[in-house]
Amino acid sequence: MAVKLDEKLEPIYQEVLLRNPGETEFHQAVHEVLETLGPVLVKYPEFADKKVIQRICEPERQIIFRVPWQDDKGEIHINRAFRVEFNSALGPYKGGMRFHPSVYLGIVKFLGFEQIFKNALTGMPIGGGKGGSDFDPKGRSESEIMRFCQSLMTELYRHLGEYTDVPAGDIGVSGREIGFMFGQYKRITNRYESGVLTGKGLGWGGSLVRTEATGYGTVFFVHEMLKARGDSLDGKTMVVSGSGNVAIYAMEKAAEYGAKVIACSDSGGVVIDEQGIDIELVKRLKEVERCRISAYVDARPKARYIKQGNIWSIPCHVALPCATQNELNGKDAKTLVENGCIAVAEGANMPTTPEGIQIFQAAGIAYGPGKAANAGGVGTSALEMQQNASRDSWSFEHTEQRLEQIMISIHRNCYETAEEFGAPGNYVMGANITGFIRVARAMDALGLI
Ligand code: NDP
Ligand code: 2IT
Repeated sequence: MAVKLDEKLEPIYQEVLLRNPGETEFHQAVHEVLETLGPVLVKYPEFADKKVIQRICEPERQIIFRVPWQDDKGEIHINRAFRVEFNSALGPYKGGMRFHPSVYLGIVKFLGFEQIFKNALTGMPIGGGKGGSDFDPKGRSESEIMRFCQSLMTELYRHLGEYTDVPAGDIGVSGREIGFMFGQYKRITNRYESGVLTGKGLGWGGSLVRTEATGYGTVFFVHEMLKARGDSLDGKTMVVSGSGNVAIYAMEKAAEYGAKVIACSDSGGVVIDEQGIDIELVKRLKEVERCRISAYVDARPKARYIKQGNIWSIPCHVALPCATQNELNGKDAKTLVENGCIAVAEGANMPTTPEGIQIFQAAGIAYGPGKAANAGGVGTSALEMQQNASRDSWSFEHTEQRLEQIMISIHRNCYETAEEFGAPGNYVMGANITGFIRVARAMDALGLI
């Protein structure tokens, strides 16, 4: 990690390394925030005296549990699941559940840590948490996924509640899995507690626009970054990594703004379609048929599929990493900049490595970190909670407008904070400092918590 920490912050980071051995993604997420907090401690020395940063780096509660389940052949499997309830100074713990074989405590903690600041940025009353399991949904039948979700919720339910902890989706968890988990929560508790999970289906307590929210929000954010530079998305070429929930709706909104999305991907490879990605086709392949993105070229013969290709080698004006952590490294960042990329906004959580971030910042391109750029998903989850609490449901137009307002306000806050702290255009500083100060002030007001 090349960026040196302020002398007050280095010992805090060393303590985090010692207390959380082997959790490299968590270390990376903490380092990235600490890099930007030096000037905050100068302005607000009370946060140092009261050890607010040390407290924020330690989760309030961490739950690890066994999830046993039976596959369709009757074989028994044992997975491990996690819920890290990181910080509840601003509201109930809020954040998604991820089902992916790579999930371990270090991933859940990095995501939960990011979530604290992201949720604070939305301006909504939500604390930060995250969960997940090393369960691999790939190749599993719907009944296997249902049994897994039911078994997971049989333990998780006791830790949740609309005023306690409110999970949602993330990688491998969409409306279908939220349905299975909500059903089991309802059976065990005998309560139709809509506000206990977000990302629910539209017929049973879900909010319009939640499915689209993260991707749409990321594009609203990049639109704002370009506007601040007197530019726009119109006529720009774009590449979007991934082809899941975030990627699909980022592509959809980008096309509405006049951008031409020429590539997307999954963990198997990259699809390039110079005529512009057919978003309805990607939706059908991924949301309905649940197949690999390689199938895209069967329906669009002029498109190309590159197995295990590197999406960042494709020249574009705008790049949206929307797949997973550390998917864009220093070399990729250099290639993008050399190829004329002017803006990067992160739909995924921590997709750019520290070296990549440094290269984007040194090149002076518009770089929107995940905490700010993908906050529209959780922001709309908070709107879903608001609708559930008032037993109301809003129109698509109204909800999308609220989402857009949240993203505009996050952009403005990050932009202004970066200027205030002497780093104009640095959205990493803007996002970390704005989010941190909101959480720190609340923690301070609530006594020693
Ligand atoms: P999905 O499961 O819908 O899609 C994930 C996509 O990323 C798939 O195309 C998947 O390919 C690809 N991917 C996942 N893991 C890897 C990997 N290890 N290597 C290569 N490709 C990978 O998830 P989402 O779209 O919901 O999430 C994408 C990102 O956005 C994540 O970082 C998530 O944390 C973040 N995010 C999600 C929000 C939400 O509301 N859903 C909100 C804010 C952030 P394959 O199918 O081949 O695995
Ligand atoms: O990373 C994220 O912000 C999410 N996966 C969404 C969390 C939520 O509670 O909607």
